[in-house]
Amino acid sequence: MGNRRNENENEDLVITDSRQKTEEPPMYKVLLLNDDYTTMDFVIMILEVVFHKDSQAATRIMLQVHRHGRGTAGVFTRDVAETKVAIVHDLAHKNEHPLKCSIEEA
Ligand code: TYC
Repeated sequence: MGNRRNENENEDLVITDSRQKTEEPPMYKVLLLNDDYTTMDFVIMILEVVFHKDSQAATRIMLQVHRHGRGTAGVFTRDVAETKVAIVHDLAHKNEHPLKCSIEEA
């Protein structure tokens, strides 16, 4: 760990930073989008079941989407965000709601 002194071919001194770097992965917001047909109760259920929000937080996010067109359901790594989108679309389709969501880099 720490700085390591290396000699290169031309005898110049090269300092290499050999400390471990833990790179943070890029994070993605899952956005819920408003529509005129999906029921408020269904959106609240999605926020509780898929995004693990309590009923107060779920209601607040649902109303944000209803009033302003979109809102953040959660922030995840890309794989997790894409899986959540697929689960939401599957549940919405099975329950005949047009609810859509998307991902956006956080
Ligand atoms: N606008 C819908 C209604 O009035 C409710 C709704 C909220 C729909 C959030 C989608 O992501 C959504 N029934």
